[in-house]
Amino acid sequence: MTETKTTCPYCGVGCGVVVAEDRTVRGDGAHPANRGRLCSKGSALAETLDDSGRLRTPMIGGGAAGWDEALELVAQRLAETIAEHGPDAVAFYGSGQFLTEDYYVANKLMKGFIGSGNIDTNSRLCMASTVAGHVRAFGEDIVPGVYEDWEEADLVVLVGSNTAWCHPVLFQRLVAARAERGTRIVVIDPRRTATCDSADLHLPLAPGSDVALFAGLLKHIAETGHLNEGWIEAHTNGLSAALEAASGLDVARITRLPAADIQAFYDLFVSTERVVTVFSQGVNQSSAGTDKVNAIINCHLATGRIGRPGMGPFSVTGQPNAMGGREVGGLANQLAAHMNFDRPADIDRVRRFWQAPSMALRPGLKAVDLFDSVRDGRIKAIWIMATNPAASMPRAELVREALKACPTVVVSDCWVTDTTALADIVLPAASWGEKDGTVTNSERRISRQRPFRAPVGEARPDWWIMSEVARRMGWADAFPYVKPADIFREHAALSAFENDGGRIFDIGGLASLSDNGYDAMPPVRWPVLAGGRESGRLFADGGFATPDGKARFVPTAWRPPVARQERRYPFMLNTGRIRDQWHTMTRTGLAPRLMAHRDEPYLELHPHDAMKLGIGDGDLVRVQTVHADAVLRALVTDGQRIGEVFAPMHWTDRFASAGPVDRLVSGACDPVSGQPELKATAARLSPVPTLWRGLLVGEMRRHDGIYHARIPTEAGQIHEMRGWQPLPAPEGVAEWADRLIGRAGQRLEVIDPLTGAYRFANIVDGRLDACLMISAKSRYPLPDRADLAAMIGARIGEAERAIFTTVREAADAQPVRKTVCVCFGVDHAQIEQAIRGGRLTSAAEIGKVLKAGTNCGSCIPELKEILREMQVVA
Ligand SMILES: Nc1nc2c(c(=O)[nH]1)N[C@H]1C(S)=C(S)[C@@H](COP(=O)(O)OP(=O)(O)OC[C@H]3O[C@@H](n4cnc5c(=O)[nH]c(N)nc54)[C@H](O)[C@@H]3O)O[C@H]1N2
Ligand SMILES: Nc1nc2c(c(=O)[nH]1)N[C@H]1C(S)=C(S)[C@@H](COP(=O)(O)OP(=O)(O)OC[C@H]3O[C@@H](n4cnc5c(=O)[nH]c(N)nc54)[C@H](O)[C@@H]3O)O[C@H]1N2
Ligand code: SF4
Ligand SMILES: [Mo]
Repeated sequence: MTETKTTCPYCGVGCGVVVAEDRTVRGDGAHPANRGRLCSKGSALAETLDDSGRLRTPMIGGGAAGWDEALELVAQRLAETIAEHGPDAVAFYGSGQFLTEDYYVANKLMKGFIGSGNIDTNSRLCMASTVAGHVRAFGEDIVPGVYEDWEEADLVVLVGSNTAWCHPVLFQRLVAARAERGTRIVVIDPRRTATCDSADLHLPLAPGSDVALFAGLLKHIAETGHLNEGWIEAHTNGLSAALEAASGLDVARITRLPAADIQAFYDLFVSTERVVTVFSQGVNQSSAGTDKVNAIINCHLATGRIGRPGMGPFSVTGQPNAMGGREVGGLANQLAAHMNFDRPADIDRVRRFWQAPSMALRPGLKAVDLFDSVRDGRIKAIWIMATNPAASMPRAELVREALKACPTVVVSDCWVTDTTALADIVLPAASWGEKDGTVTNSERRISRQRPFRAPVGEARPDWWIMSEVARRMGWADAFPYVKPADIFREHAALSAFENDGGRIFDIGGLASLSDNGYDAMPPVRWPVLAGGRESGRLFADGGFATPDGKARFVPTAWRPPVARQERRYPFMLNTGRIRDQWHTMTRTGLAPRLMAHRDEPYLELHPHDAMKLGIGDGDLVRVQTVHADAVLRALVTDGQRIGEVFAPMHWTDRFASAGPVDRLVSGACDPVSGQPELKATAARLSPVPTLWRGLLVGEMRRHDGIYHARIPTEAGQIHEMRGWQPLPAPEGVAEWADRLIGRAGQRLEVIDPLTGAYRFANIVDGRLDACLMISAKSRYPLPDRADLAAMIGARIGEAERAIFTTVREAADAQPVRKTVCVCFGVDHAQIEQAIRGGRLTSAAEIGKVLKAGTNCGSCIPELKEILREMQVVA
């Protein structure tokens, strides 16, 4: 049987995956990132290979078109816009989900040939603050450590990082190491997340107060005699200014943490030599993101704990190729191969290497400004690729307005999304499993993504699409690529071009790989110098990419988030991820198994706030910000701080009436990195009393003024509905139901205001085609939705007929969370039962009885939570 070794297309851990001929997927035991492990998302990859919703042909103005016609039109529109308004009237918006080869071509086309810096990417929303912080401290955007450091550390500090859910396999490696060596774990996050379940100390700090916490730590390091003076002297500059900026801060007041907890963290940090500080979006997505990054790095420089086993600041990348994007210089303020716009020699070097006719001479617009410029008409043609900004950008409604107003919007994607819905030209891109190229993970390791199937329909890889457009714009000689290996070799050669060691990113050793060598390339960590072996940790003995080779301490002054909780908007809205969904759900939303963990969009709030507002668990709650409002289900949990709420970022218009939560989110940016503060928007809440609950099985027509969420299941699409306006009068309700069901057929119906039961079945050829069930009185609840879904397509016999003609008792409403262990399909109720029945007291015991938590392990935190809720363990 032939097997394909490739890389998971989700998070920046970059796990190796083996795909068998029958398309089953397992972890690659030989891949150094995961050594055979996969998380729930990786394990479910096969289930997302559903082709039914794929974009199959190019579309122009909503109608199918051929590639020639579409490519010609894109080239013509770009050329015309440039001729009429100049190169800065054109923009690309790309993605950390590009392969490196796609990314390289996009950057070269924009910065070398179109002649503008206006290419930015979703990495602006993700890694920009880290990039800026690294450059300020190290002179270059470098992650110094390797994954083994997580296992060799004695203390791991996780800052603004829900690692258990967002980097699950790395987290499992950490937890395994902890079982062996007793690694201490400190989590710094305003919320109590699943990650905290494995922590020795959780510091639920006030949002945005990290700079104060780490500045205080720097001061503590100095005051307690823990400065590594020899190393500081030899390898750094600027300590005294950083210390000065760190003085006079009342850390306890700013962070609103108990002084004893702060002390405990500081003591642990100074007394432990092997410390890794991991950080991600709680740090980056902040109006002080770059300062947060530097405040953390300062503490590692002050102790000389960098680049040695088990030590260092460690930014974990989010997307599978966030790091590759940084290598090619995909952000508007980067050039290419870690070269910079602020050095004219760099610009000239890249120009000569590319033989570029119209080299961009200055940075372009960063994402938030870029879309603002589209909206105010300065940018007249935009090409969006491998990202869904109509759902993932802050102030998403303004982004939509911008796209509606823009004369030329081209979108390359694999599925229909909120963004493709606004495009003039849609180009079908090849997807994971069809694409061929490389990605780089959080520890600088380059891995191959290899195809194991032909592209669906007419879909083509992004590098091909862009090269074809470049050719049609007259630059065929510069874009002659026939396969990804051609592009990779050029990228590797540029990294080594006139590189005398001044740029650490150098993969010159890979520039002369043969096609076969590229095909067979094992995972390799950069730098890879000509003739050299793969490298390990960096900076233990200095060697920073600054003119004097020394790292720089950066003085960081604390400032609060831009949004303030005030009378009109007393809450702070935080946003982020859940365990089983990936961003805007275009792929993970296809797998019923991944919907089981959390199946509806929700808002977490503290019991105290819930009580004050009269909101119960599962109730509807309206969240309102200056930008927009949305109605979500409440999830009441004391894991939230009082006055703060959290909503997942995932649901879009394609899944729920609430649409993307980014409609509500502020666009305030960090002044250095331009990264928006996606974690802090002032909001107000109000209860939305529910008058009825409904279930619709089948496709549903969108309907304003009701809450609904689509839940893909094995049996079909289920829509959970809730209404806060009265149902239509009995004589109008059938017509209302018709509009929701929106399809022809024979009807069975119950319209019974007395029991509050309204039931409609659409029958086609004697089989159940769709059904709508409404319950307006809780004494007459809805049937179990899985049972209903299982009936779709079935012949309607007497028993089924009775459901739609008389009202009977049935199972009660589903709780918001259901399946806990996705790997073995174990649900909450089974677990409770097993705990009660077997007097179980630990996750391990549950695992023995039910297998739950024994495969990927990502549900272990929840098992513990259930044990805690049942008060089995303290
Ligand atoms: N399951 C899943 N995994 C993913 C992804 C996914 O969509 N789904 N996406 C991937 C991508 S692209 C990324 S970027 C990563 C993101 O990975 P993470 O950064 O771990 O994820 P988030 O949930 O966005 O945010 C992390 C935490 O920051 C906290 N936070 C908010 N404000 C503050 C603050 O002021 N200070 C501190 N210290 N913490 C704060 C939030 O409460 C949240 O728990 O995940 C990657 N992995
Ligand atoms: N409120 C809030 N907003 C956030 C965040 C947050 O924490 N809170 N996090 C931010 C972060 S860190 C990130 S990374 C972004 C992610 O936001 P997005 O990048 O917008 O999210 P995705 O759903 O991953 O979008 C990727 C798109 O590319 C398509 N696609 C997949 N593979 C390919 C391919 O090979 N080629 C092409 N052309 N298309 C492909 C997918 O179908 C999908 O539509 O969201 C950001 N937005
Ligand atoms: S940890 Fe990340 S890379 Fe690994 S399987 Fe899970 S989503 Fe994929
Ligand atoms: Mo990200």
